[in-house]
Amino acid sequence: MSVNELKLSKTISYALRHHPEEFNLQLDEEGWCFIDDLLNALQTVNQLQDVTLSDLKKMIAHSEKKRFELKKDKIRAYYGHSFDVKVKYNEKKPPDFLYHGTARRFLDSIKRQGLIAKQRQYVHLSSDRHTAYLVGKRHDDYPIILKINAKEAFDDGIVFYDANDTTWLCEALPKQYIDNL
Ligand code: HQG
Repeated sequence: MSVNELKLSKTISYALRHHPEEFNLQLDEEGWCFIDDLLNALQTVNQLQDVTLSDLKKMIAHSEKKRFELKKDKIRAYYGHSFDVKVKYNEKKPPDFLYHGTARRFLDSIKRQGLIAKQRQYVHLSSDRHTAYLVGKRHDDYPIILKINAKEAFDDGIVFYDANDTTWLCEALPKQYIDNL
């Protein structure tokens, strides 16, 4: 039977980014754990009991975003962690504009504080409006797309990292760089 790749991706994201202890997983300081341990842990998860290494590799290959990294017998989430993890990202000059999709209910607070990482390690920004819309849609049926003046922020010394084709990270984004607030 074919594997439910969405469920697999979401379950592993949850385990490797947020709650490894719920799966009895030990992550090292760079966020890696043994693939065998992860596959064992999945045996207790409905619909994922029989997932193999080959299923895991297929899911990663089919994914539209680079969320996971494999190295020899280990795996880690590449970004999105809510705990402290040492992942080395490339510092990079961003495009002139980036986007951030968010919920209407967060706007007042963003107007006061700018964008903050909240429970994650970084603020996540998107390279295009459509991706930002999809990110925002996770929080609100009618998300707001903020336009970020990334060039100006970069020129003022804010450090940006590119996590994958569509995802950029920064520690925090002060409100003056949000174009349409
Ligand atoms: C909001 C997914 C109040 C922020 C996506 C967001 C992304 C504030 C929410 C990745 C705020 C945090 C991350 C402030 C920011 N006051 N609210 N000052 N500053 N917020 O889920 O960016 O597909 O932690 O706007 O694609 O939504 O799973 O972050 O709405 O790349 O790989 O606080 O997760 O990645 O929500 O999404 P999240 P996010 P995957």
